[in-house]
Amino acid sequence: MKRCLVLGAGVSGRAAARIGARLGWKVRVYDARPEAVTSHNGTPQWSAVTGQWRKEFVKDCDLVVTSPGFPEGSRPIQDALGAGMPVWSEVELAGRELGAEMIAITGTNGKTTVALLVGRMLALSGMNVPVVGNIGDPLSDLVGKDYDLAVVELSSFQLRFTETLSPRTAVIINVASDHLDWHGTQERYLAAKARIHLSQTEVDTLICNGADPGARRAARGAPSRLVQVSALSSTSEGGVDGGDLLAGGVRIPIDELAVTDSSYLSDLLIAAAAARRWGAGGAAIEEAIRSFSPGPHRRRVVGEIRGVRFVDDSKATNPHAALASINSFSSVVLIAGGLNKGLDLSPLTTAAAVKAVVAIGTASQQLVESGPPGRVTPAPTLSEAVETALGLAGPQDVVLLAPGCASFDQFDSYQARGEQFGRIVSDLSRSRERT
Ligand code: UMA
Repeated sequence: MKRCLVLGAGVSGRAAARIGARLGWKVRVYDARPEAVTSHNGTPQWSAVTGQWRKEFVKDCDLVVTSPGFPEGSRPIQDALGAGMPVWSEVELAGRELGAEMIAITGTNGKTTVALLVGRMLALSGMNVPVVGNIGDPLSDLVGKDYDLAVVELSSFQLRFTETLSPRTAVIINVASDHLDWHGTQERYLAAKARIHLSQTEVDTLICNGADPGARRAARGAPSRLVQVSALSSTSEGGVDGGDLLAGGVRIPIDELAVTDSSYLSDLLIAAAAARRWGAGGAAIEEAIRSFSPGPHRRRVVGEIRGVRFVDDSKATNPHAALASINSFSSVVLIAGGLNKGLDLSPLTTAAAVKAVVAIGTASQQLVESGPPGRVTPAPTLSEAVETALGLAGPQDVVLLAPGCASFDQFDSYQARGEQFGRIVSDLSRSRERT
């Protein structure tokens, strides 16, 4: 009987433990937080250990299955690797047990958008296609289920500990700087992303944004057939021709779409190229593109006060995403900051469209120091940041929440940060109407 230690008792860890138990393994789950494992203790399926990590937890194991929250340099991972133990992510374990094929999607930004688009194009074409992975439901949940094809969103954390995952279609949307606090270096982050094609073969396909240098670098050396699309030119696989988007064999005027900037157009092109490979019809691709609008907390206008528009892009949790957002407007008062993930934030304070920056969270000081004198004003709370930003903005300016950082220093999630931003803007708008 295989003895398996699962790291983490969150969504991934519980799913991995369920598979291990189903396979008849002896499963033990470790989580630093006692409350996370309480419900596991005494269950017949697996045992649990908690509290401070101890090296002896990996003793007598045959395998460690890890959750994305454990950085590659963390003690549990290092102890397991040091003991010569195989370390798999939950998606590696799930991939070994799944029967059906998959389209796997990674990238610094746009993963969820592309995964949902591909899922919709295929669903509109009559296929039963679950969309899982980093987006929310773990890949492991598909084990034993009946479906045609899985669309899987994969983060660098999940890819880092894959060995045999071999998607028939792999997608790398873009690779910029992110998660250096987890990976340690940009090279390791890039290498983790590149693992998406590690076990592909020459009959498989790798789709990437040909206009993104990071994606092209991560695609290097892939054993599969490389397909490049680009919103900055036209390739045979998809692109922009005059004012039209050429996606998956369909031609659509861009001015008829809800999005026009190149980052979203690339997402549409990539999704269409992937869905087309699996038989999505032209009508389905066109319908999905025409009805597409960005999800919540992605460049959403949440209010307007005396001609100043307030835009929520709380999902911009790294500088690459925040810059794409900034560059889609002509004059911006930016609210940025939060928990920096070891990244260079200076491009946010020096971007041409940025008129002023209001800095929040633990990255405040770093933002103040990275900007030209007088450009960055710190604010202790999001509420004060909104008021300060309104004071700095003129009519026609946009107050943009595009933090370039994680939210966890002040909020539970980027969603909570975006929701609070929306509430603050409506309260301020109402109080201005009364005065
Ligand atoms: N834990 C420890 N010690 C550690 C780290 C974590 O004990 O050093 C424990 C925590 O106490 C907690 C558990 O591990 O109880 C949490 O595990 P986790 O952080 O790996 O989270 P899961 O609940 O398993 O969710 C993960 C992904 N989380 C992360 O990548 C941080 C979810 O992505 C994903 O939806 C889910 O698996 C299913 O695949 C979230 C995310 O923020 C949404 N992803 C990042 C992003 O999109 O930027 C990559």
